[in-house]
Amino acid sequence: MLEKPTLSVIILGQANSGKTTLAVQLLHSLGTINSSIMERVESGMQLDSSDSIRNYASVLSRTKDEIKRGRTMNLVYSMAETKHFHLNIIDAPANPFLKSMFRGISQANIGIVVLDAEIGAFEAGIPNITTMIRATYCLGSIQLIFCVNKMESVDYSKTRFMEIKSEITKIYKNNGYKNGNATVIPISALSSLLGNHNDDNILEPACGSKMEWYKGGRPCLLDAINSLKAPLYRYDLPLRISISKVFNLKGALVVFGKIETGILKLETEIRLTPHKKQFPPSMKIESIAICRKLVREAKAGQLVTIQLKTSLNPSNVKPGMVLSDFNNDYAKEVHSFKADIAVLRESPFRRGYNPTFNIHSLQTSCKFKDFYVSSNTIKRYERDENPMELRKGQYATVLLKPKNQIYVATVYSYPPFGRFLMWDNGNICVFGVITEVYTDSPPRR
Ligand SMILES: Nc1nc2c(ncn2[C@@H]2O[C@H](COP(=O)(O)OP(=O)(O)OP(=O)(O)O)[C@@H](O)[C@H]2O)c(=O)[nH]1
Ligand SMILES: [Mg+2]
Repeated sequence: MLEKPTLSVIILGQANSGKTTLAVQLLHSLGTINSSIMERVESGMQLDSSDSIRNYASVLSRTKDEIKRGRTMNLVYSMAETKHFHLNIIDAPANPFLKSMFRGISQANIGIVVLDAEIGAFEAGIPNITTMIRATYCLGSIQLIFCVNKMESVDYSKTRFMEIKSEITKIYKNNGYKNGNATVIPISALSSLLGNHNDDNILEPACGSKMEWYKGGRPCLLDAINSLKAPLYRYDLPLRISISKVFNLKGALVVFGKIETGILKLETEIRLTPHKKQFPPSMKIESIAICRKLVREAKAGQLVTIQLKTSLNPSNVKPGMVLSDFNNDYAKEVHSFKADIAVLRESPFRRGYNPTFNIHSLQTSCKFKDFYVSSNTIKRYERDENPMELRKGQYATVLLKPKNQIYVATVYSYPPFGRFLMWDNGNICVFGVITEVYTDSPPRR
């Protein structure tokens, strides 16, 4: 039998819209969260007395602070199986935790965007949702499924659903996805968890009387997921693993990350990038685990926990670093790089501008060193050589220099390491693709 492909799904959306509740419901019904955990939550044992017993989100809360505040503040990774896919489900925080959100988006193939149907709540979250849609577009035109949640709280109103659908479709098309048709599905994550499956529209198409208007060949959320195309993973390329978490287990180095390209085997000799030395202390693999299950081999698309045998101090290993195969085109330190960018920033900027830079699981600051050529969005043939400044709506070829050496690659060679976004003050100001990398100083013009 053919192995099911892996699909990394990030659950994004407006603050308090029910992202974590939906993640818990998907994991519970797909068999990842067992009934005893759910019963514990239901009996309120895990909760602050101030919390409502309905706060199922605490199943995925990792810290006391998250449970107390009832907010997701970090990415939470889980796995589940559907008919067609192994799902990596990534529950993301909403704004203002942009750093985690962008990191999660860069690891995903699809995004489920949860919107809050309650009157006023959807409208209040429009600026944040716009930033998210931009980010998913900038980091690789990730496919999106929109879910209008809490439908029972608006009495399953078709009018309310259509209002949100029309607004979100506009935002979707104005933020990159010009030619796409947004898939928008009405759901109720909480009703589903409480066992009311007639109109929740998550695992089975709505069959109750409240959503009569949605019936007739329209998909429930699980159908929409199962009908997606399997992503194309580059098993053929040399190994690259982007690290998103680092653990120091009594001196042993354990990292968690996504295999972006290639195949990881127990016997692979690993190099960590960036490193000051060309030949840093070698790293041998002690174990590889996928969702706590030990394996001998893992491949592109999978999230893995790796225990490494090395003399390197674990405190020198950080999220955003990359593991590769020492003996097969290992990842080299990049000093600066050339990129083609689109400018989204409202006010113009000049050389020296230094916003935050996000690419794979890396976040750092990156300075604009040089502008080579810019052009207008509409009249692309009107080119400006050596422009003084860049303005909103322009495309440009630029030279960027990160604060420290990092690992990135051209979008042609290792696509997941070649697409980035930059932001300041909580707004995405630039996005781009890397076209040339310099492992030493770039050539003079
Ligand atoms: N009425 C109603 N409430 C819901 C539904 N889904 C979730 N909620 C409630 O909405 C509140 C927020 O739920 P969470 O799942 O924590 O929302 P979130 O989007 O993950 O929140 P953040 O991670 O903090 O942004 C909780 O009180 C949930 O019980 C729903 O379908 N209907
Ligand atoms: Mg949450």
